[in-house]
Amino acid sequence: MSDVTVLGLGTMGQALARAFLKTGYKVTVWNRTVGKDEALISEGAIRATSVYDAVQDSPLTIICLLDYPAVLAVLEPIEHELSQRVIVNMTTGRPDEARSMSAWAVTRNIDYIDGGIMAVPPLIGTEMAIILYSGITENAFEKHRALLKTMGQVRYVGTDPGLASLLDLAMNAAATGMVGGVIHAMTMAATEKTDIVDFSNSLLTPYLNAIAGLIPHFAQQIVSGDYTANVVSQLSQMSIGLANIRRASRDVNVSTELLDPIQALIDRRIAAGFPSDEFSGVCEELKLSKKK
Ligand code: FVH
Repeated sequence: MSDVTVLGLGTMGQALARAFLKTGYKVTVWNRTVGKDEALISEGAIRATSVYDAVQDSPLTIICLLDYPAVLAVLEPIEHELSQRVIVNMTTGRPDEARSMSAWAVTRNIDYIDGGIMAVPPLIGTEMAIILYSGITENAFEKHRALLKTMGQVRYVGTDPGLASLLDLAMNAAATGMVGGVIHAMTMAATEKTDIVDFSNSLLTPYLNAIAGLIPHFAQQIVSGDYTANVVSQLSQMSIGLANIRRASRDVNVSTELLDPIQALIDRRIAAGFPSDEFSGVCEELKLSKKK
């Protein structure tokens, strides 16, 4: 018997399996396409030639595939063998997919935990990897907490199986916006033969770190619904500032398509009567139910 089974040996699945091996756990691995397990086998992993054998080989199965349809395609053919087993699904998906996967598991008497990996493969096994978990089977989760810690920081966020996924996608929404802004900034700076590496290291990164310090302030305002408390920068000023950024971008032939929707949101909030709001006030414009 192994301590843990890993199904799916893509870039992430291999990193997960390797973290267990490095910690001294016995690991059984399986992948649809043969050959991807060779490095892991040479490091001590046990090869399973079928999903059925892989799952039988340990009390805990970690699955990390491309998407949820792939997870179902792998698990459905052996669903009768999964009864009373614990499955932790680390595949990225949507909250609705996680909830229906959990419902599927409940009717088959499977302990299902949904995971959201907030890390890239090289960070797996370090404290810099944060992994979110949620699911109705909190007891099963607690039973395996120590082993799950091998992959990174463990954050159990609640019994709603869709919550890990929701928070994962929300955090990636933030990262997408930030990286989009970073790419825009670098594109602008590069039009003047700026040393982009130096610009990034000595100016952009410290500036963004300072701005990140405002996140708790925004959170406080969103919780209270008062976007005018201790305002750092009013929307009326931000609107002028963003218009300048967009004008200067166009002047150096840089498209403003990443910034235009933000200008539209800010201006809509101002037009709605809230020019003195902090930037966080635009969250009211993002709430679609308000418009119904
Ligand atoms: N890599 C990353 O940086 C991100 C970090 C955050 C979390 N994601 C998610 O992790 C899932 C797996 O990502 P990955 O990087 O390992 O992806 P690939 O290297 O492309 O490997 C995909 C594996 O999925 C297997 N697979 C795909 N379809 C099927 C199927 N129908 N049946 C069985 N297995 C399937 C594939 O197998 P094969 O092509 O080698 O046979 C790979 O093992 C993903 O949700 C990320 O969003 C990673």
